[in-house]
Amino acid sequence: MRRRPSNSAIPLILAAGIAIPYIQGCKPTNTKTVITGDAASKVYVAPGQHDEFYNFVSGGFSGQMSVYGLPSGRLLRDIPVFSVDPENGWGYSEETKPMLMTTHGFIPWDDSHHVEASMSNGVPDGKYMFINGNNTPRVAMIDLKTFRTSSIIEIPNSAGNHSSPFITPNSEYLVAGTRFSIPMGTDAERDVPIETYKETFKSTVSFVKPDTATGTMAIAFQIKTPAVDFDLAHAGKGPSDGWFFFSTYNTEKAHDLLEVNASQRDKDFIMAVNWKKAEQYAKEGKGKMIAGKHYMNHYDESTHTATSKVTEQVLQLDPAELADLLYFMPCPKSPHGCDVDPTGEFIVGSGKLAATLPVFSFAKMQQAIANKDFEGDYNGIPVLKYESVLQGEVKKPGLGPLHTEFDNNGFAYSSMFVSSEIVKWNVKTLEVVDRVPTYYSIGHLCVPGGDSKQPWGKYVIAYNKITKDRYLPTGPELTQSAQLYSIDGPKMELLLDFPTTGEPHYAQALPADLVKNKSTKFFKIEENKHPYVTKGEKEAKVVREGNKVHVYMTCIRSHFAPDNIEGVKLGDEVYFHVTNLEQDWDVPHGFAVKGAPTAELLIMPGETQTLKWVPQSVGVKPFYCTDFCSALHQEMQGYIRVSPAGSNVPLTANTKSPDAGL
Ligand code: RUQ
Ligand code: CUA
Repeated sequence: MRRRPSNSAIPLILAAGIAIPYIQGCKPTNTKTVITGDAASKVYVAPGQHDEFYNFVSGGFSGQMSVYGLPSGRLLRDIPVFSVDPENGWGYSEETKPMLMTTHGFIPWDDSHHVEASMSNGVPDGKYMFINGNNTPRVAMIDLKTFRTSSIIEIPNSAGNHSSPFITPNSEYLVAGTRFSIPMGTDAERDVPIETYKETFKSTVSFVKPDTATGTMAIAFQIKTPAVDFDLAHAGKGPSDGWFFFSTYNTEKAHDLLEVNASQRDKDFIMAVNWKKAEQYAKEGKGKMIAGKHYMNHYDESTHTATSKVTEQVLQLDPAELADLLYFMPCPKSPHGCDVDPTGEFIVGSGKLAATLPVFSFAKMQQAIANKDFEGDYNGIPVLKYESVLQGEVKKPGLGPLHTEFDNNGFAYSSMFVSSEIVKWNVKTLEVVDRVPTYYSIGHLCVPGGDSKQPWGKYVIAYNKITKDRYLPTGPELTQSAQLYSIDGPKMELLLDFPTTGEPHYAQALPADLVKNKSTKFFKIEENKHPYVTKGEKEAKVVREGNKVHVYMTCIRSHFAPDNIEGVKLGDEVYFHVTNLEQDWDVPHGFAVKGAPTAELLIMPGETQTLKWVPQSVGVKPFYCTDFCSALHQEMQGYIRVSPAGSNVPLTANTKSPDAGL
């Protein structure tokens, strides 16, 4: 969601007759920044000192995940996930290309909204981060030992993987709910007039099983649902462990002008899924295997190579045939966020067009299910009575509530997009206790551990859509940004603004101690199982196989072996398989060759990466190291000679290195 600010909010007159200034976010009236004297000292991390938290932030339409230190807001790393990245060859090297393969081919981009942390006992464990791709429905798993994407799975029978990848308390499942309803099945079943939406379109929510031992994922099952649009989700915990909650909109089933037509009903739904039951049905063989072709891509750290597996089918469960899987709780009005408090008893729906924040009780929901306290059904799925499941409403919280996070003292923090503020309220009494402006139009927010059983608290971070006038201008596009607030005291206190890479959506923040000591420093060269590894300079060589030339190359400060290559001809495909022989922390070497239509390689110590190059002209072409690795970095270079097709220059490789004994 990206909105441009204007000085006057444009009111949207809804069918219900209420004017809601929703199209544009409005600036808070008091835009003066009130910073108290000691704010600077609270975010100052002295040179050479470490931050206290890692903040993992989705990059929106950059398709990346960025990592910042908190409280300083310093950018530590951009991790390419669904995007190619010339800085490190992600998506360009032969080894990483399979990571971006899908049933639609090679897709080097996506729109990433939600970062979720792997959990043990309901608390982030610092092992993995997960992130969704909206446009080509995918979920990625990022290994926090290497800060690299270890696998990406495509979600079949989905379109717009937005309510994803939220996780269960022991990382049993990640969910992936489709944002768009679509016709599914055979080609004939999918080729239907859009007007037949109400009869022919369906939705699904998928349950993806992550394997934290191998860093891979597989789809355990998916549930077919009525054609509603899923927006967000969160798992139950504690008493509600075993359930999952999804916000829905467009229960009107509009297929055009959704802006108006999907805002007709005064309530949509929170969908409650009994996933333990679904798991049991799946185990008992009560689902059906249906068409659902999808890619599962995994980067293996021992071969330093990604491979793709393609699966044709997926196990689908049909709630029309299987009882007690799904229930709908009415929720005013086009709910966006769907958040569960640390006790697991309360579920907060953020009706973005509503003037209240409804808080549902899990105990009341269970009671209502037991009593069959239904107001009816929606496409065969029981709809519980609003009054029976409601704990209460937070009255007049602000305009345009989107998302809620929690601290460890019984307070909730909700973001208000339209009124640009964070509102703090008491989860028991439902009373608003504090509010602070954000600059501007906050989307998501994050408290460290704020969607877990035991939030670490301390800060709330706002992720804003608009920064007009907050930073030096940079042409038509201004930076996106985050803002850090202290929540230690009774009043929230703004401490810091920091620009972000891409448009930030959801984020996770973890204490640095959970992550930092596990960092991989380098890969052991003796454990390198890459098929084209070169484990020492003595093994460096060039091998011709037809028109393919394989260069087995090594690099170490400050030379390549071989560094003079001849006998390559036009029409050849050259594969530079470059192994970095260094066995020390933070000594990558780069590799680039003149005229290569691709990015450099950036090879970590002990790793092998491959650059494919099809020379286009005759001559002697230089190659060199791109990463300033030593005082003799500028000497780390070599030549490859390209001769005309049909030339009889013999294939040779020169390795004049003391290390090679030559
Ligand atoms: S969303 S700004 Cu795509 Cu998570 Cu609410
Ligand atoms: Cu190696 Cu510069």
